[in-house]
Amino acid sequence: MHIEISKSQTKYNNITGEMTGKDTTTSQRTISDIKGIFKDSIAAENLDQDRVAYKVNCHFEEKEGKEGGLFFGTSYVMPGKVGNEYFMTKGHFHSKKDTAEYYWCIGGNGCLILMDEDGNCTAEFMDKGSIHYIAGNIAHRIANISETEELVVGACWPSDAGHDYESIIKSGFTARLFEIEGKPTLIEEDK
Ligand code: PAN
Ligand code: ZN
Repeated sequence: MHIEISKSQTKYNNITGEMTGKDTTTSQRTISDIKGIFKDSIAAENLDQDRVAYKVNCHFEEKEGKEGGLFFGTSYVMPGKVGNEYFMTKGHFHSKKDTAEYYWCIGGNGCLILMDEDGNCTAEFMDKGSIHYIAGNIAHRIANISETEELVVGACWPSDAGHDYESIIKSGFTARLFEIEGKPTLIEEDK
């Protein structure tokens, strides 16, 4: 038997959503990494390829694939557009399809774009404090709709969910979020 009071070795900053300390990592995607997801490939080529489009800061206490565990992360999507399309994450289904996820908005303004397996595509506005439940079998990505502020989004998902990026690379989402006449507008993708 072992009895002890200890202190967490990981810290969460309530304002910025950032996690530091044990089992934390940060990764980033530049325009060069994600340019293929945007409609306007010429506009994507014309941007600084090293410009960071988003970062993800995570606390991974479990191994990827561990059944019954959880992961926790904060995504920071920079303001910016490729042509008229807002900076956004790659987006994915979970590899283990029927696994859900919570997103919540820590700061900024954005849209959560959701697509089911039949291609029905919807979006939800995100602003500070909004909570978004993403059910299983739903592809998800976030777009920053602010011109100046980062979109900061917390997430918690099962450690055995995995990420299926391939289906999105192959077929994309069935709708895209563009700025049209100053407003975020979800437009059906040409078939
Ligand atoms: C999030 C996403 C994060 C980055 O933590 O992984 O926002 O988006 P992409 O993974 O699509 O590049 C999540 O949904 N995890 O499951
Ligand atoms: Zn996910």
